[in-house]
Amino acid sequence: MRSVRTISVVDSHTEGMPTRVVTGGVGPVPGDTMAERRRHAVENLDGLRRFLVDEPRGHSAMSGAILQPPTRPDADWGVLYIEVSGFLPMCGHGTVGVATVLVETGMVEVTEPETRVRLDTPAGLVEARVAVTDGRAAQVTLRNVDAFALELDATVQVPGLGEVRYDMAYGGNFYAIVELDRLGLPFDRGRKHEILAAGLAVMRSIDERNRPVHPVDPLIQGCKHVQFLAPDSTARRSRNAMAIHPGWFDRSPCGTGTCARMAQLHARGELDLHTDFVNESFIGTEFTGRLLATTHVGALPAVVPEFSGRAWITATATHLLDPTDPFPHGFVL
Ligand code: PYC
Repeated sequence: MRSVRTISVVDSHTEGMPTRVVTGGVGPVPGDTMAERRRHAVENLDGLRRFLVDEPRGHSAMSGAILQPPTRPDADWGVLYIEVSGFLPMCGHGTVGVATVLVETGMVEVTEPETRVRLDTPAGLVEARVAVTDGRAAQVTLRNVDAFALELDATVQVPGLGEVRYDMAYGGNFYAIVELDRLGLPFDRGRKHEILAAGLAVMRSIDERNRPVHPVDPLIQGCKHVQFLAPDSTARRSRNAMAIHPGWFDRSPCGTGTCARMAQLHARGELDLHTDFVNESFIGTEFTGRLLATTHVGALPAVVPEFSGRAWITATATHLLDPTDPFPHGFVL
């Protein structure tokens, strides 16, 4: 056995969606803040991201998180989120996975019945409250970054679909929220190829014609997620097919997407503070969220969201790179 790269990971899944948590083998990434580290990673470490999430070590819907020393004194760990689509500013299911791994491997001091873990992310500080029973992380409640509706009742011309109506909301990433039946498509996993193709066409058209930009942090911009709502979705309970660039569905209900959906519902006057909202994924798993307070992001009205979900550790592994491996940065088929 020979290796020119040795990376330790703990694999987990959050309500069906994988998070590969990198616990060793990647040193501190340069940058004074996690946002700067993300920018450095986008510019210099894309090969490492692809090594971890693309084939043959990952797959076309792989996602992960690289643990880092925090850049601020009020955080326990820093996190860089990796995914087949790139380095995300924030990832909700990934943070539930990270908090579970930190608790169950003893990488944070664990107290029962609750352990608080503060994480320094490129989108800001988030706090995970982990319900712990006999050392097991039974549930994670994540207070996310501030969420807001950027635009309601926007429209965009999409080749092959015509005019598509959407709301654009932010919950750590930007989400175009679209009612699926308006596109003439059923909420049916048997039609996933058509739904995914529609999602990719919508995000491409939005990015060309009305690209969303975060009002305070312009490094966060672009629409890489389309949240298609099932026809029976309400302001208390929704089902979504979350189409994500470059061509996959979130298996979890999507944490940042759930927060964006709650911000959208609040902006529409349909979801009050302190009211439970259940978001169901395309595979039928659930997050339950709620809004804790109102606030502002720049000049925009915003909300402070949290949601709860569960994760399970599935494996520990050490990933190696043989110097003769023809795919040092993985590949995509
Ligand atoms: O849970 O926030 C989330 C997420 C983003 C992309 C995939 N999952």
